Amino acid sequence: MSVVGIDVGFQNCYIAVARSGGIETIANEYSDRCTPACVSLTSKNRMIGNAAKSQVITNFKNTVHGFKKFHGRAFDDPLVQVEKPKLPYSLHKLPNGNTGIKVRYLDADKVFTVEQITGMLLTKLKETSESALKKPVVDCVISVPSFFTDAERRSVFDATQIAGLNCLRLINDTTAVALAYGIYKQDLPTPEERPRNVVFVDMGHSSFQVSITAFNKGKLKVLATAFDLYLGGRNFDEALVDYFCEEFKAKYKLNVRDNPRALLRLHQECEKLKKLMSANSSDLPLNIECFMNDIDVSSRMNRGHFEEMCTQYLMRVEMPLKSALEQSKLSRDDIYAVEIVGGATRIPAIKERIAKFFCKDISTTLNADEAVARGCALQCAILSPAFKVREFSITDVVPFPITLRWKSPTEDGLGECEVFSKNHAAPFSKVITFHKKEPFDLEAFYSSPQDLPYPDHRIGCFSVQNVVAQPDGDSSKVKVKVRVNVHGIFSVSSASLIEKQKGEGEDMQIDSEPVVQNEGRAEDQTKMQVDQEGQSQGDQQNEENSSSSKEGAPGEKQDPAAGGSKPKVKVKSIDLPIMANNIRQLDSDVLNNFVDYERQMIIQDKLVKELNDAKNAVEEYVYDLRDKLCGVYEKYITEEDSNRLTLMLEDTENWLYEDGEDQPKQVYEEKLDALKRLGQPIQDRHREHEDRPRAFEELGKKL
Ligand code: ATP
Ligand code: K
Ligand code: MG
Repeated sequence: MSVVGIDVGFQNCYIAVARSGGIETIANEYSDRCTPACVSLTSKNRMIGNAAKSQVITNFKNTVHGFKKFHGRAFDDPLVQVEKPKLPYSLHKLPNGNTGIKVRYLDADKVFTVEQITGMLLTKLKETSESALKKPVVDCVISVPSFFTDAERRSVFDATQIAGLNCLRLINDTTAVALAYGIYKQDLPTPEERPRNVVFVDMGHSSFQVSITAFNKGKLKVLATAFDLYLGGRNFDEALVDYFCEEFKAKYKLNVRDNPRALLRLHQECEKLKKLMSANSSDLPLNIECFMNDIDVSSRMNRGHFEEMCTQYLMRVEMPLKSALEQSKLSRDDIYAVEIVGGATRIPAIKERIAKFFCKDISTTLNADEAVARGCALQCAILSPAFKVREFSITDVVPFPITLRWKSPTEDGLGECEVFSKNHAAPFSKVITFHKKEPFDLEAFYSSPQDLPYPDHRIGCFSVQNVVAQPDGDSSKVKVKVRVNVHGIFSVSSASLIEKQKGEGEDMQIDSEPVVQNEGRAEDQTKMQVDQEGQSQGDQQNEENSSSSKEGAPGEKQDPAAGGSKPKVKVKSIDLPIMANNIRQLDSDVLNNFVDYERQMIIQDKLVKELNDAKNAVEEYVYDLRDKLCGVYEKYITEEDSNRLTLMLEDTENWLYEDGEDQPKQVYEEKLDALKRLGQPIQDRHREHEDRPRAFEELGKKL
């Protein structure tokens, strides 16, 4: 079984794997540990990663990048509408309202969902890991931003399935970093001691994330997270692009924004310039040859000027830091270290702002690019039974509070209850007890839409089915389990009806007084208790028990199953089916179609690759043999034969650029065989001659 962690960034992806020696970040076929989050579609195949990135300008309409934020988003989502005009490729509204990506593929117009595009990227990353590990890769852990909502997480999860991966966990970026930081630390405080609190800051290309995490020996607990959804390295590139567009308009009368290719080139050059400015405070040149209308452009920029231009972005660094610190209820003195990762934290002005806010030097002990992937691999190793790794418990947080609302067809009045508060421990399950005579619906939504980085606060509707009254006409006790799972995804995961037994029931009658139900007050209708399943951390349970009893109405009776002092009564429970509606996740038949289509595309890519390999083999043989004919093979062939063969090689070379440009694989294979029939005897004669003296030498030594 493989142990793989993948950081799927907005711009850059990294893969880390666990091997017996430890966690290792692996390189792709370009010897590059970074694989660009880029997919290029062509009339023959797909190019993914580095190969796609080299098509960004030449095949700009069909080269997809910057799509990570479209996960789980409707086409009409304001975020999508803001991104749309900036993209060189087209977006398209799908029949279900989701965001589609429109490209030409295999000479036809094609609309892919974002799950499919990320699926393609993951296919590539899977292949890269497979060739490094030399075995199939299925199990993995994948990172997502901590601020991703249910819909976004479900969408990423669907993408992993399209790629044929078994995602053991979607882990938050900053939590993965925390794990990479903590697991090797030998000097963490014992569980009884005050924890070590560390701030993790990750600024990538598209967003800014902060977490504050408490460490004790063998465990980490996220205390708070905060973010700026719209602050990342790309803002700094765009500031430069804006500036040079204006300048080139004035200086060269060029309308760069009207020319997608030129604009893309300017973007690339500005990003390079930005990176140079991180290391240099002096004046730096920007030169682009043949930029537009055959005009060479040039200009200059320095760090001071750049920072001035970016004040509006630099000002925004503080807010999430402040928010995280406030939520954690810690003071600056309680912070042991501030660790930064993510490419954009290399901008000196950003580092300064972070250091200034915490009144502390920042630490860069982690690999800024690879820490997320390493953390993912570590989590995968912990979850995988096939790998032995130090025990380390991870408690994350629920980033946005979640509320349940319920109603029954015949009851008037709604009931409502916040089931997960902000920064509640996650993953986590709770059991809520209802008293009902008929099936009922539970609507889940995020309680504070104003803080939600997503336009729709609804999570989904869960119908608890087959609920019936007790034979004596009383309400039945229905236990419903709600859960934020290991991926940070919410669900009503199970429900059961508890049959009333003779001799029991007093507290049920109190609970089910009709007047209470009509009022629909959460405290009266529900009691929450911590579910015993799915929890490994004892202290977490205790904390939860105490807080849930505070939530209950005064004088409320404890549920017998909650472990109160009442004698336990034998109860019979019946599992109830739950129907989930309006969940933002692909339907299973749609998902299956996507899985099949991804497989077809993989086969298509493989065929194209084999064809190209066959063609390249002919070309290589031609060049190799021609070189050798005037070199090492010269003595082993008559001049006449050599001339004839050279002519034939020339013909083949020409053929490759003309009729032979686009032939079936078999034609290239036959061509190569024909050439080899002529080349092989010469090669054999040469080898024989080379080997002979060596054989004599060997013989001489022996004698
Ligand atoms: P996200 O986390 O938003 O999904 P990502 O993980 O793909 O994005 P990273 O790889 O962490 O992003 O960072 C990429 C960003 O960092 C780019 O904007 C890149 O230009 C920037 N960057 C990389 N090196 C430097 C540098 N030396 N100076 C300034 N910026 C840099
Ligand atoms: K990354
Ligand atoms: Mg990132």
